Amino acid sequence: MLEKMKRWTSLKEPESLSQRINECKNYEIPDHIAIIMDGNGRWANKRALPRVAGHHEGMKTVKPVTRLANELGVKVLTLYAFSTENWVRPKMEVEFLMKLPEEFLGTFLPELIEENVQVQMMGDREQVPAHTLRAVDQAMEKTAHNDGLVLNFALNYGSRSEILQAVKSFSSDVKEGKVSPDELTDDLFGSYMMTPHLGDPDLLIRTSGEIRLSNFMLWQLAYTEFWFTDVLWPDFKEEHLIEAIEGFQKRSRRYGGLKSEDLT
Ligand code: V07
Repeated sequence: MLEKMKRWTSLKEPESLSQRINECKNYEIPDHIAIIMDGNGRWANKRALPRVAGHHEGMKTVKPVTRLANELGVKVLTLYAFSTENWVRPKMEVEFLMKLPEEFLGTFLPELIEENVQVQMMGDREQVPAHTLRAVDQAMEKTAHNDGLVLNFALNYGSRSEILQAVKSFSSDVKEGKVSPDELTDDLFGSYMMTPHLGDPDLLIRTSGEIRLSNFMLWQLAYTEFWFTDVLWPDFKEEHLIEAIEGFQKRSRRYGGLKSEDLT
């Protein structure tokens, strides 16, 4: 009997994407997914194309991933678009990257508005070129009243710098007598970070086979499930997002519905 059942399972038709999407919805969907979109340069290298061709292809991948996250009822999708460390890249590459928000929003903003998505940005606005900020600000304004998926772009973002800024800002509140160091808790400190209103990510995805955090949301990822895949970001499709969420759901079911924090 067991042999027969084994055969049934192995003979099972591979599920279609829409079946997997529907099945996924029967289980816990992560409220907040964060993605380190790595492997764009490698994707281009493999095809003897310039690195910027990989970045451009990677930008195209953001659209179907956003659509699917929205359809699944994900509340926040945080995407690492540009890190504080990326400035050392060749000037031409940085300039190309800083034009991507405009190009992305130029074609996609109407759909984001239509689909009730709210655009946000986290990161240090200081060094970001004015033309880039103009496009991002306009998108944030035009989607400010949307209450669907929050599409949060980490742009000129670095986690240590975010933590330092939080420490400085807390110290200055102490100095002004607004708060005492005795009151400092996990939650209070978190409120000095850039995105306390978004909640911590439930699932972090990093593409392209690198197994590190690269200065991304160090404080907020304390309890997050990690999903690493060898797939390069421009090759990351709906099925890969579903795969990551299925992995997340398997883990959370293993805890019998309890959050991992409750089990320590
Ligand atoms: C960038 C494409 C995705 C792969 C990672 C590197 C290159 C979308 C944006 C973006 C940012 C803000 C915004 C709207 C879109 C973006 C940069 C790079 C700098 F409001 N993709 N993408 N920004 N890449």
